[in-house]
Amino acid sequence: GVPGGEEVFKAQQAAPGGAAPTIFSRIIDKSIPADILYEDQQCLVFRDVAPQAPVHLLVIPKKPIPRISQAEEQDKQLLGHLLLVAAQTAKAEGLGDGYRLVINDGKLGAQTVYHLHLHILGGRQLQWPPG
Ligand code: D5M
Repeated sequence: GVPGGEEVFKAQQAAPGGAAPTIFSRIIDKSIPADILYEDQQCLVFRDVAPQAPVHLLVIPKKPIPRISQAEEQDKQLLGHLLLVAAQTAKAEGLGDGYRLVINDGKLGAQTVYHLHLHILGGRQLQWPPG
């Protein structure tokens, strides 16, 4: 019984390090497997290993930005691209009745992997507010 659940516990342990490589770097370089749905020069979309909804995908930039709070002015085009790829992938996955995009930032945001990622959650009625 961890208050707030295992993800929050993991988030509190995860070090918000600098540009340390994460598990997502290894997905980008294909040294570990992932269920990849889309890839281009700037980003990758794959299924989350611990799905919180019937459809749970992650959109990540290939550039290792640790967290959204560390994105810079020069990342503006890339960040816009991630949002558009998320919307296109959601449509392709049949989420026409709606879905949610989430970015967790830092300890209080329950971020566990310090490589920027956008969650796409869908395939069921989502509740609001989130926990
Ligand atoms: O979310 C980090 C997310 O990353 C969390 O939902 C689990 C997922 N994850 C962790 N490792 C993997 C691998 N290897 N493949 C796919 N998905 C993974 P956060 O926003 O940092 O809490």
